[in-house]
Amino acid sequence: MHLRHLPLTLLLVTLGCSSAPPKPAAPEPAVETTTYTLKGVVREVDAKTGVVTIAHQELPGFMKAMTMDFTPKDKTNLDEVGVGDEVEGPLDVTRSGGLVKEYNLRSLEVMQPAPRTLKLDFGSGTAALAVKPSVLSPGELVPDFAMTTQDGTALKLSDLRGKVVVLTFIYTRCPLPDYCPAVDKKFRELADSVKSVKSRSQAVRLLSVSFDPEHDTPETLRKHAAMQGAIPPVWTYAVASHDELRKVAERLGLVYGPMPNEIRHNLCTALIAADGTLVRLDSGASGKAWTPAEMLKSINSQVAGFQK
Ligand SMILES: [Cu+2]
Repeated sequence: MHLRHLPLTLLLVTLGCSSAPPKPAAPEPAVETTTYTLKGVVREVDAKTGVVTIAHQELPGFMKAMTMDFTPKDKTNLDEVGVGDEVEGPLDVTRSGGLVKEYNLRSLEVMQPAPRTLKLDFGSGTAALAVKPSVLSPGELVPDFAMTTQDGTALKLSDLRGKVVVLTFIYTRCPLPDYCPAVDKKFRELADSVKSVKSRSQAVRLLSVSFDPEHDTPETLRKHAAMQGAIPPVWTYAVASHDELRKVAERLGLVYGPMPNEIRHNLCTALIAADGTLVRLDSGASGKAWTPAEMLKSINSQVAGFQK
């Protein structure tokens, strides 16, 4: 049957070529959905947004093992999911013409709960189960680590004692607009606000540390800083080795993992008091949420105390 139609098709194509043709419609790419079983360990749960950060195992044919945010469609049992739990769930990956278009985690089931420690609340006379957090609480000392600045000089976080420090982590070739480029933009705004008051510009330091030492050399950082309008000493870019980053990453909730062409990571911004203790931490699921205006408020409360 299609043999009989063939000459007609050829004729139409020939005619189409000789007169101004309507643009031929591109063939519809084939859309297909594959379901994988996501298995991993929960790193963070944001009850408000329903975002669960999971360090997941390799999904053969889709993704290497890495830590990333998921929003399970079924949120009915989300209150049972806790940090450290081993979880599993069906992950639907939709591809169009072979390219990944979207992925959706249908639901999440706790396979092995994390060991909970008994926390006694003597005030109310109740006992509650809680997992000892590995992430720092406000008031705790932020671990020291060494880095190299965009000018090629050695810098330790503890060298900034006496200053209020806003510390964040980025890498310059980040391709995701709402990740590192968005953080750079927020820091730009913050740097402008900090510089607008002289006492503040003397008391505050912004530090953007790259977790990509393989690529982000001081020279690369210097170019990137110039593009961002970052001028030391108020705002400095620096880079740290993986060994140095290990000293601080877990305590600040920073997760990153190298991939062939990019680095999968979350966002982590810490406000550190002049005495080196943590004031506020925006990392994991909440890392994206902070605004320059509200960070400036936190900074101002620190600078005010600093001047007393
Ligand atoms: Cu990034």
